[in-house]
Amino acid sequence: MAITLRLILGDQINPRHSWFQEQRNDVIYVLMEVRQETDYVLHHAQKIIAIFAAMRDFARQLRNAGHRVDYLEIGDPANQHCFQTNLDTLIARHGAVALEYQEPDEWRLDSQLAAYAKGLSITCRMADSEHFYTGRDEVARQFAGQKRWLMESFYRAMRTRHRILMNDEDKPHGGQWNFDHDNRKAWSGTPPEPMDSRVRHDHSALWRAIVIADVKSFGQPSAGQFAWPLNRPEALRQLDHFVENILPHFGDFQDAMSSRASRLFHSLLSFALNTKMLNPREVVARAEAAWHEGRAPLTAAEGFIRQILGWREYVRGVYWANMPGYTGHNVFGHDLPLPTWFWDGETRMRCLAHAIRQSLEDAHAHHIQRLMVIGNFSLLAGLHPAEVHRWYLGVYVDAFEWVEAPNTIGMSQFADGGLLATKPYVSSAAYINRMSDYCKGCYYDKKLREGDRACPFNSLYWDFFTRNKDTLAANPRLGMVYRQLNRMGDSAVSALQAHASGLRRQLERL
Ligand code: FAD
Ligand code: DLZ
Ligand code: SF4
Repeated sequence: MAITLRLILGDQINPRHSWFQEQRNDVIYVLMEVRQETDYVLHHAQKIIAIFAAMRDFARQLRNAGHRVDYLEIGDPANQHCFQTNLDTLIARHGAVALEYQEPDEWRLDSQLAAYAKGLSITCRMADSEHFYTGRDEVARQFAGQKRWLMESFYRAMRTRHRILMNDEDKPHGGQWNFDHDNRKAWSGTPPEPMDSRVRHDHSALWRAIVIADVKSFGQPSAGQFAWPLNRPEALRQLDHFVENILPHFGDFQDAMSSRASRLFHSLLSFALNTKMLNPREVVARAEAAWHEGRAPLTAAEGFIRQILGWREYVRGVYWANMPGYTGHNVFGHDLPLPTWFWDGETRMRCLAHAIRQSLEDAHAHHIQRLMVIGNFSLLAGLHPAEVHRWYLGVYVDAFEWVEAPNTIGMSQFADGGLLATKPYVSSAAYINRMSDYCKGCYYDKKLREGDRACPFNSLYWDFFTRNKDTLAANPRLGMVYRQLNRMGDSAVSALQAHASGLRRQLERL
C-alpha cells in the first residue's frame, strides 16, 4: 500500500478539518512532541502542558475514529526532537510515498517545512488549515499601494463581505460600525465576575514526563487543577457558557482592570481558537445570534466580534506581509533588559505586580493588562522590544508568533514605527487609575510626577514623548500631547526627564 504521512502540528487540533472526514488505510497521521518547539523560547509550563495534553487527546480521538496514528512522545528514546529528522525516520519506517502538512501559522515553521519539502524525493503537499476567514496575503492585497493600513477599514470590509451584523440595506446594524466608545466602563464589583466553569484536569503525570525530559519552563504548572481545554467538546462548553452568561457584559467592561478579578468578562477562548479546536466563524456566529435573539446588547456583540473578525485576522495579515524581519523592528532604539521582576512579579508598582503575577499563575492576562500595564510600562521604560516579544511569546498560553508578534512589536511597543497601530498605546497613571483599582493601595502616588513616591508611569510618559519627538511629533493623533508638552515649559520637562532617567537606571528597584 502506498502510504501518505500527514503531519499535524500542536496548534492544529481541529477534528473538523476535511482530512479527518474520510477514513483511509493508506494515511498515517503523525504528531510529535519535540524540543525544537518547546525550546525556541522559554515557555510557561502551562503552555507546554496545554499543547501536549491537547495533542495526546487528539491522537486518542483519531485512533478511536479508526484513523492510523504514529505519535512521538517527549520521552520516547526514538524521538530526535526535530521535525525533519523525525520525519525522515517516519518516512523510512512506513515506506511513505507522500508527505502532507497543513499550512503552519508561524513563518519559522513554514520556511523550515518548505525547505525540507524541497529536498524530499517523495511527493509533498501543503494543505489549507481551513481555519481563518482570510488567506495569508489578503490584508496586504486590500491595502496594496496604500501607505497607511487601518484595522477599521479592514474590519468594515470583512463585515460587509461576510454579512455580519449587517441589515438588508447592507448597512451596519445600529447605524454604527463600531461601539468602542461604549466599551470603556470601569468595574466596581457589580455585576460580579462570573464563576470559572471550565473543566479541571489532572495533568500531573504529563507534567512529570515533561520535567523528566528536562524541558525548561517557568510559571505555575497547576498540573493538578489544569483549566485549559483539552479538546473541542470542552472548548464548545466554554463557548456556550461565555455566550449565555458573560457576553452581555463584555462590551461595558472590555477595557476594565481589577486587582480582585483576573478574567472579568473576557471569554478565555484564545487558546481554543488558536489551536483550532474552535473555528472563528462559529464563535462569531454565536455572538451574532445572541444579539439577534435579544440575549446580548449590540455593543457587546459588536465589540466581541470586532476582536475576532477584525483584529485577529488583521494582525495575521500584518504578520505575513512583514515576515521575516518584523520581530527585529526597534524604531526607538530601545535597549534595556527586562527587570528580573518580570519573572516573579516582585515590584512595588501594584498594577504591574498584579498583571505579572496573574500571568505567571494563569498563563493568561486580558488584553488591557497586556497592553496598558505590562506593554505600556515596557515601552515607556525603553525595554528592548525583542526581549519584550520573547517574554510575551513564552508566557501566554495563547501565544503563537503570528498573533503575538504584531500585538507586541506593533500594537504594544510601536517598534514597527506604525505599520500596525496609528499611535503608541501609552498612558500615565491617570488612565490606569480610571480603568482599575490598582492605584488605591499602591506604594506609589498616582498624582505625583517626581520624588521617591511618584508613580513611575508619570515621568516616564512625558520623557517618552520628549525623547521621541522626531519620530512622533508629526503624528496628527498626538497633537494634544505635544501641545501639552509645549505648555509645560523647558525646565519642568527637563526635571521630569532627569527623574525618568533615574528610574530607567534602577528599574530593578521599582
Ligand atoms: P477576549 O477579550 O474574550 O477576546 C475574544 C477573542 O478575540 C480572543 O480570544 C482572541 O482570539 C481575539 N482577540 C482579542 N484581541 C485580539 C488582538 N489584539 N489580536 C488578535 N486577536 C484578538 N492574543 C493571542 O491570541 N495570542 C497572543 O499571543 C497575544 N499576544 C498579545 C500581546 C500583547 C502585547 C497584546 C496587547 C495583546 C495580545 N493578544 C494576543 C491579544 C489579546 O490580548 C488576547 O487575544 C486576549 O487577551 C485573549 O483572551 P480572551 O480569549 O479572554 O479574549
Ligand atoms: C507551542 C508548541 C510546543 C510548546 N510544542 C509543540 C510540539 O512539541 N509539537 C508540535 O507539533 N507543536 C508544538 N507547539 C506548537 C507549534 O509551536 C506551532 O504549531 C507552531 O508554532 C506553528 O504555529
Ligand atoms: Fe501603577 Fe502608578 Fe497606579 Fe501604582 S500608582 S498602580 S504604579 S499606575
